[in-house]
Amino acid sequence: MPTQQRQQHTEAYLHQRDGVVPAVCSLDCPDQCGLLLHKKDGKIIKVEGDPNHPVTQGNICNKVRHMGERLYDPKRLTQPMKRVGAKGEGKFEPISWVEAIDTITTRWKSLVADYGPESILPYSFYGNMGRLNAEGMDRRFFNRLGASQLDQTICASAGGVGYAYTMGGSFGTDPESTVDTKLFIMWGINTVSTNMHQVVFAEKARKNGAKVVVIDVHQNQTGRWADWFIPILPGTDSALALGMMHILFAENRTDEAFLTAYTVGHEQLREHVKQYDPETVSAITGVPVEDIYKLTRLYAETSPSLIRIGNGLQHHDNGGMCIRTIACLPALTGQWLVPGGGAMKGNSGFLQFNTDALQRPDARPDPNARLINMNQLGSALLELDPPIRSLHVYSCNPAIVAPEGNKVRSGLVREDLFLVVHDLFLTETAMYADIVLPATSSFENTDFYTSYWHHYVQLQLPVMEPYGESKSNVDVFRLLARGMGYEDAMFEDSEADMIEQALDFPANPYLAGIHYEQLEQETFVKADVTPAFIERLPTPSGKIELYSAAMEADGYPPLPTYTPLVQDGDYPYLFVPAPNHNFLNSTFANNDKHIRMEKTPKLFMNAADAEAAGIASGDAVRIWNDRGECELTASVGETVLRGVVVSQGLWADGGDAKHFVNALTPDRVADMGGGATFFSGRVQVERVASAANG
Ligand SMILES: Nc1nc2c(c(=O)[nH]1)N[C@H]1C(S)=C(S)[C@@H](COP(=O)(O)OP(=O)(O)OC[C@H]3O[C@@H](n4cnc5c(=O)[nH]c(N)nc54)[C@H](O)[C@@H]3O)O[C@H]1N2
Ligand SMILES: Nc1nc2c(c(=O)[nH]1)N[C@H]1C(S)=C(S)[C@@H](COP(=O)(O)OP(=O)(O)OC[C@H]3O[C@@H](n4cnc5c(=O)[nH]c(N)nc54)[C@H](O)[C@@H]3O)O[C@H]1N2
Ligand code: SF4
Ligand SMILES: [Mo]
Repeated sequence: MPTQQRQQHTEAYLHQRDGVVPAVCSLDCPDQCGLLLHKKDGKIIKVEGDPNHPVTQGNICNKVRHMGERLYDPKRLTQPMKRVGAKGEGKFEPISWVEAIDTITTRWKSLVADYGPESILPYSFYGNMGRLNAEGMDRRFFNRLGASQLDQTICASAGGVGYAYTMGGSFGTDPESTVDTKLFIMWGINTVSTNMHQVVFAEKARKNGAKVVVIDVHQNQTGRWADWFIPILPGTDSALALGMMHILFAENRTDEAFLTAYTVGHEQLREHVKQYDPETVSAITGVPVEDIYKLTRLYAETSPSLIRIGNGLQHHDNGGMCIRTIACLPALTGQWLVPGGGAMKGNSGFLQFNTDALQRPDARPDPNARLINMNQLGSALLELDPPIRSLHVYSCNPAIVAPEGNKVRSGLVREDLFLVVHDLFLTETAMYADIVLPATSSFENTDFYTSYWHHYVQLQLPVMEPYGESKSNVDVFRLLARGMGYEDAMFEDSEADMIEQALDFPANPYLAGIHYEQLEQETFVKADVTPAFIERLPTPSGKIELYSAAMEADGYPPLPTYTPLVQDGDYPYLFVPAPNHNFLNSTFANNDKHIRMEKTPKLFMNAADAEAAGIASGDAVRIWNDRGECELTASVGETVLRGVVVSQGLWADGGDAKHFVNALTPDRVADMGGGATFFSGRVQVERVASAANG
């Protein structure tokens, strides 16, 4: 892409009828690819990777290669609509934007007058990672309104808090340095499906002899790709990490100089891990004693070594402590000082921007407005007092993605709940709405992007006209602000203004100097990560906290510890309903091509368990617990250990909740950060129909 072309005005790509224009993938995926969109007669006809992007280098996943079909899907919403049938029936009638905004603001004004602004709750997540649309104008609006606040804990918060106790924040290895890594430990991450460019780097490293170890509860595509797959029982990973520490100290394989210079508490840790001998750890984890030794020695002897910490293992009751514990390992071997070594859970700390300027919490009348954990939406809608009387859902599909799904749906169908849903599609959540608003795709907006894996800030300028009458989140909140009669200048800021405000953040030295014009010219700009983050860790001590006084003050054990999962009823199997390869959470689950690529929603089961239950591959199986049930197709083999069943994908149901895995998941919160515990539920499994008779 010639620089000259990039320097043109914000709308140049929009008005360009033919040719190739730059874009950013807006999906909630660590890779945040640079894209090139091919336009013909004003329409996007092809999506490919931008070869100039330093990290993603022209490769993109199969999902987004087919993005064109989603953009122009005839099912896309084109007009605002109001409900005309019963709640949840899905009968709507088109209305104008004027009527839509008027209906919403009239209702909200009367709710505010009668019950106060906390009777209204926004519910959103990162369906579009663009910062202005995901957490910009919306925050300004709901802050100004004084609405109840949403604690956005559904994804990575338990692990984020746990990692921060050890490292101070989301700071880890630069993925670009991992071409030189010699040992990759993919720990509870389905990298092949969920972080494909880390696989590309690992493949390059493999050409120089690197080895890949995968530790997972399921031998999925990532486990099959590994040089060595280590199956482990769900929720026991911290015990394995502590067993590794036990051996590292016992065999004098630790880097004492590093421990002394860069950590606090290594002497206490040395004593503490004596209890985690390999026999004890093996009994907890299901990992054979000899494999614990082999893994630890491989880890001690190979440099650079990288632990890529996934999201999967923190979606458990003990997820925070688990990540806090694993994050201690690279300190024992001094790997943080080796380029390509260390660990990475998330890297968002490097690109932390000025959220106060972007979101304006100062506009909130009551800074202590109630905070509602998004993992407990069902209980919040059914039990909170004073009640939530209106919910505004955008960039999120809670009727599919939130735990205790049946409770969520009972809440959404409440006759007295005024529900607004803003999305590109009539999602399962939108089916319950009183007012449905059509959303633009990210390619129709201006926004900036900060990856949580690589170190680049990226800019998206609009490249296609809004589809039908659809509007961006930013524009909808501008309209709502006007409708409410708010005259604050912040609602008139342009997208470029907001990006400038967000990037102006001297408190983050890594972001220094990155500004809007530069992004307009260069599209992707790297944070200045030259000063080693290990030298300026934002922990209370400024060092890696193997012993954490902050944890002690917060009521946790100060040293890394194994805590078992909560006993979730008496059902025989632990159920891990993980994401799949061809959907992005529930996004794409409404697209025929993506459904065909996934074929059928499966339940992976150990052969010995299946035999005992009289279940064979291909059988339809019903899985259930006290919270609900769903039906999947059995896939029997050795990909999971006994006592564990795994499904993949959040299947959209279009009204038929047969494959609704979140009907079974608990809404208990994890040990830290109010995190989700999707993978700590127990279930029973039985055959409903054999493969032979369908
Ligand atoms: N194709 C695709 N890509 C995605 C997504 C998607 O839905 N599809 N979702 C995006 C989002 S929002 C996120 S947060 C990330 C998530 O992507 P990842 O970080 O990869 O996390 P998960 O896929 O949830 O889980 C990873 C693995 O953890 C395993 N696991 C579960 N419990 C345990 C355990 O106790 N111990 C161990 N060792 N392993 C365990 C699961 O079997 C799974 O293979 O991916 C993003 N990218
Ligand atoms: N069982 C189980 N459940 C899980 C998980 C799991 O592993 N297992 N993973 C959890 C995790 S990690 C996450 S992050 C959540 C994700 O859950 P969600 O954030 O709900 O993700 P999606 O299902 O992809 O839904 C995003 C929605 O946003 C819409 N959207 C996209 N762009 C825009 C926009 O610009 N404006 C508006 N208004 N809408 C837009 C999309 O059309 C889509 O309907 O799911 C969680 N649920
Ligand atoms: S979903 Fe992830 S891998 Fe696929 S194009 Fe988007 S950022 Fe890249
Ligand atoms: Mo997520």
